[in-house]
Amino acid sequence: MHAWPASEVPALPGQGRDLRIHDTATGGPITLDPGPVARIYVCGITPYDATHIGHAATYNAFDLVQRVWLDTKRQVHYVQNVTDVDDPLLERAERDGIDWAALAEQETQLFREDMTALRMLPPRQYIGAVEAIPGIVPLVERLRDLGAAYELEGDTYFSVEADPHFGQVSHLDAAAMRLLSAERGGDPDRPGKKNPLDPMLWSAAREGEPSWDGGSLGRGRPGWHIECVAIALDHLGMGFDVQGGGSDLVFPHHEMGASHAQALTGEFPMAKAYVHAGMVALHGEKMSKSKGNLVFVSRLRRDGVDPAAIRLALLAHHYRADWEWTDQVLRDAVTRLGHWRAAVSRPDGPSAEALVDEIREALANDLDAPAALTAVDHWAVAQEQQGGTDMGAPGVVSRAVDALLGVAL
Ligand code: 5CA
Ligand code: ZN
Repeated sequence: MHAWPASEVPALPGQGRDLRIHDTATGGPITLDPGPVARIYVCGITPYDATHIGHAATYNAFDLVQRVWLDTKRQVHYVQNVTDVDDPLLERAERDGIDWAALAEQETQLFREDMTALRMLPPRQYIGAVEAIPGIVPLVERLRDLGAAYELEGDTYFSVEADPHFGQVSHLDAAAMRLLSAERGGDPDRPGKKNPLDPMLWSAAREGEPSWDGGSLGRGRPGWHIECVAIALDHLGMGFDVQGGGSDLVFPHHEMGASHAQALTGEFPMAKAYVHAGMVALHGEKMSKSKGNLVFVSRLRRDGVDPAAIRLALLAHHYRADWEWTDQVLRDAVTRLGHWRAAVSRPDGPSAEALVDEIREALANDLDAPAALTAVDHWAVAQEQQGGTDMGAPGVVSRAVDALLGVAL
């Protein structure tokens, strides 16, 4: 699939900082040392509805990861998927009486437009589950041949017992895993499974559902976790730097993915850091397509909200925090954007050298975007109250805010 156009990332004076980031698997901060090409896989959308603020907040976090790396003069190899065939997508298409593939294409296109408007840098490879099927089938066959997968009434399941590291991403106990598995696409109550947690790798063709050639697995469609493993291993290989997503992907999705990869390669972990963004809520509940309590990015844009203000609203919250979207959050962001724009529109101002360092330091410290915003606020207040004589400063601030925070002033 094609991704979306990249906005330019201005080069900045001085030295970028190495990223220290919280890793869910080890439970603490780690300093990443990615080498000249940093590798990141971010779980993409399931395109059955428009991009909401929760999605945007999660992609904002990983866009910052990319920007911090680019600032250290590294290249970034960023891969993202689109889960363009899965139960919720098929169910929504059925409910609305539309073709599932057309629904997926339409919502994926809207996502591309939202990401472009928000100045999120695109992945180098943007891969749909459907186009990944030829790579998924041999992995499932290999898991079966290794004894890590088994058949149940034509479906193929992964056996979590095949992985000695199982549990080391989420560190949850069996009861919590079982609950989350039932909530998030698993089928722990299906009779005949070796372990209730075992996830589907390949689902046999069912009446009225799309299916593909699965070689020795028979016709069917891929499971969710193997989709991301196949795409990540194909394009990035084992031991890439970051796997990212919202905290609702810790279990089962990223746990199972790490397990599949361990069983396939004998190596652990698939990603050096498992990084998770907090959940955005609306009216006290997690914003989710299934609940329908959504604020769409495209809706805000249509209502004339400046995408830079939406981005500032996201940046005002630490990526690991759970937070609530309100009208006030957006109003505050619009006000801040106005102040910043006024401050950089003057020809001169207070020196920006220390500010660029502060933004870099804040982001390198587990992506502390709120601290970066506060630093820019202080510069803007100084500009407003005292002004300054540094002729280049407003331009430097404007470029730093663009390059490091993705906000065009
Ligand atoms: N296609 C899979 C990942 S392979 C999927 O989870 N798709 S999704 O459309 O449901 O979510 C896309 C991304 O947005 C995931 O990283 C998910 O964790 C994140 N996300 C979903 N809802 C929220 C929310 N309310 N707040 C923050 N992030 C969210
Ligand atoms: Zn994924």
